[in-house]
Amino acid sequence: MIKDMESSTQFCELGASSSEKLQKGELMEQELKKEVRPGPMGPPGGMPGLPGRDGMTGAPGLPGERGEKGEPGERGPPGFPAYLDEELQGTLHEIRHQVLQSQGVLRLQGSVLAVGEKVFSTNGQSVNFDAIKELCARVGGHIAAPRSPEENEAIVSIVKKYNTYAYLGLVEGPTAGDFYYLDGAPVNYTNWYPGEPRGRGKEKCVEIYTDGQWNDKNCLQYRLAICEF
Ligand SMILES: [Ca+2]
Repeated sequence: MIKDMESSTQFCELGASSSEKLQKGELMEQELKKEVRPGPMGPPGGMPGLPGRDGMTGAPGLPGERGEKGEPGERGPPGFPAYLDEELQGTLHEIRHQVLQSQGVLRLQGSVLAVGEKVFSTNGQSVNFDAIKELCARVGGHIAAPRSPEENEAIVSIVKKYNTYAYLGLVEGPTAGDFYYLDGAPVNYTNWYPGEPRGRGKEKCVEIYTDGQWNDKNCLQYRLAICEF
């Protein structure tokens, strides 16, 4: 009987110890959970915390004032002489060719007359002296002013072709009978019609007849516009 009791007690002890073990495990689990959770905030009056991290970088500022001009650099190496510069020579050749082409066409059409280094040309219009000066300046030339018999002849050939007198690039100075080129230089060649000039200061301009002789004339007539370049 006792034996039976003992055995039943043993049995009971065995059963109790296994349920105890179960309770202990749950407790440990609860303890672990407590450690993970943060604790409640402490009472006020503690020490201030460490300074926080630096903030983000700000936007860039405005550009500064312009600096002083620097010292000039060292002189570069010498360039090629023009006659050795193939590119320059090629360009010159091309320009020369194009100029000759254009001049050839103009001469063929009788649009220009070349005398030495000068060329004369007209647009066939007859206008007053000031209008001719303006027209010639606008196209990069001057009103024709013969400085030699050859240049006078070239102008006459244009005058004959249009059968119209032309004004020349000459004006009378303050002294009656003294004529000057438009740049102020005194004339070095003249071809006055006999008895001219006789305007006595009243005829400030000069016209050229179809025979090539000159006459002083007022400046308001309509005369053929001939320019020189
Ligand atoms: Ca006259």
